[in-house]
Amino acid sequence: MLALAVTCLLATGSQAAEPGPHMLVKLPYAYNALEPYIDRLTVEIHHDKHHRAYVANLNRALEGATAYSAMPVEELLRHLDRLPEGTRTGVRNNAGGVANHAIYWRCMGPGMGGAPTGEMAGAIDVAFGSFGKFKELFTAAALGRFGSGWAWLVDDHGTLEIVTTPNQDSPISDGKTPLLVVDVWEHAYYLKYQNRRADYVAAWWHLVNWDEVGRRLKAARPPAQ
Ligand code: MN3
Repeated sequence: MLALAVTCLLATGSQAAEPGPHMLVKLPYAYNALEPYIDRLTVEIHHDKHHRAYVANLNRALEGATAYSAMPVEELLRHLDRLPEGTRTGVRNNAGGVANHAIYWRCMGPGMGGAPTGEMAGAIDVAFGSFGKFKELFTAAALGRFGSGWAWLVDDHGTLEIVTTPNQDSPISDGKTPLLVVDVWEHAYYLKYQNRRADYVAAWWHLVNWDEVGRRLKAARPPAQ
């Protein structure tokens, strides 16, 4: 009983390592859930080390701008220009890192992939001609992103677009709504795929959670009143 209590305490302690206000989101699945496409160790290090570091660094960056410290990351990213100059770069990089990874984890899951259905499928056909064409264009964008960054499907006020961002920049800062994202920093794939980004992106398609992407589209385009 005592051993169990100690174990629980340790487990709780390791979950709450950040002083806040920003906290690391929990992975919505187990570390090994994305196997064989993304390996357990990559997911564990990516979430528990990389993602966690952005949370800690965002909290640190906001220490000098307490008026903004409780603002949700999306709001920070939307209004980077309002931040004090000395804080802006730290928030841009780290709020981006916090938000981008949260979307990345949510848009994947075990036993997913395939093609979108319903409204999401229709929106992709309208914007890109077909799902096959979209996949081709999105893959080319992900492979063409030089250096570290992200490839996105975004909604720009009613129009779907594929964009890429460098570093931890977010399309939210350009007024766009992220729907789907793939992380193409080497830390997202190097352990399993080394320099083969194309193999990682090809594998990643098997994990896309189209229900989540569809939910994000619905939220971005609320029905007319
Ligand atoms: Mn990453």
